[in-house]
Amino acid sequence: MQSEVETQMDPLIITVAPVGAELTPEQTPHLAVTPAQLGEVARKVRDAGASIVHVHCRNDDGSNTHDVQRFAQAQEQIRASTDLIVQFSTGGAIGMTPEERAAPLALRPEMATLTCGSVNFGDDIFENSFPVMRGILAAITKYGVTPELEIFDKGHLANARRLEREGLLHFPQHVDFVLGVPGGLDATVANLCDLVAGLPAKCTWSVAGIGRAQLPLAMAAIAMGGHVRVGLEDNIYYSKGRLATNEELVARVVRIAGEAGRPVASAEQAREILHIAPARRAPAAVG
Ligand code: KMH
Ligand code: ZN
Repeated sequence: MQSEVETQMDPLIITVAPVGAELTPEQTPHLAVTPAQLGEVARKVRDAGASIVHVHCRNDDGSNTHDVQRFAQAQEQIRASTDLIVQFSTGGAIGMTPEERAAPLALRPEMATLTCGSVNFGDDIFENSFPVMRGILAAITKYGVTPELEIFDKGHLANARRLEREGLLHFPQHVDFVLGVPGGLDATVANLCDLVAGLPAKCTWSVAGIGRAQLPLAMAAIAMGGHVRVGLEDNIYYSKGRLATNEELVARVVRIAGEAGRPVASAEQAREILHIAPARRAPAAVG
């Protein structure tokens, strides 16, 4: 007899965020800096069970860049070695201009993030005013990219609804709750349940718990029918004091999902669930 979990829930989409903008090469030897390294990580996490890779780029010295050519190389490397859905960050790094953050969208990645509001970010402010959001969303729409709404705090959902009222965004959407950023909403299961309860009908969602919250929130999402984001951008440890690789973090989620009777989505299944057209393999021209 099939379990309720198997009959009612979509296969689990696992997104990997391997790099981010805050991690330094001094913190972990597993940081992918070059496009070739990103392609290699993509291959490993794909083999482990991931279906989406969330992309930030670095220069060879490890510093952040949102250079279009660097993103083009990263996308090319990932596509050369995997069928993963490539999701560009439009959050970039603190201090980047909205224009810089949106520029790589011209490469027409299959997905990109849209952070739905400003938030304290440690001692900094991650600025996403309505004009910033409208500008990035305009580029997402122009290039036919599927957005993932990044929600760091409860008011961010209300901001997304405002963009809907303005006619710029149409629900249902895919949403990622990023919980546990110092300055954002705490990474608790109670907060996750509250956020999910407030979603518009038929939205799909994932959760990215920061630091040690990554695992318990992933487990909650598996049980609740949501999807999961793991990776070094959000958490560099496998367990206390033991550094993780991205593929280890994916493999652990796959094992737990297996125990829970939740199948893991292939990249093609993830495209179906997220209403993304079947893979476009041809490299897209800029413009
Ligand atoms: N690096 C953060 C300031 C995203 O990728 O869309 C923003 C961020 C969000 O990482
Ligand atoms: Zn990111």
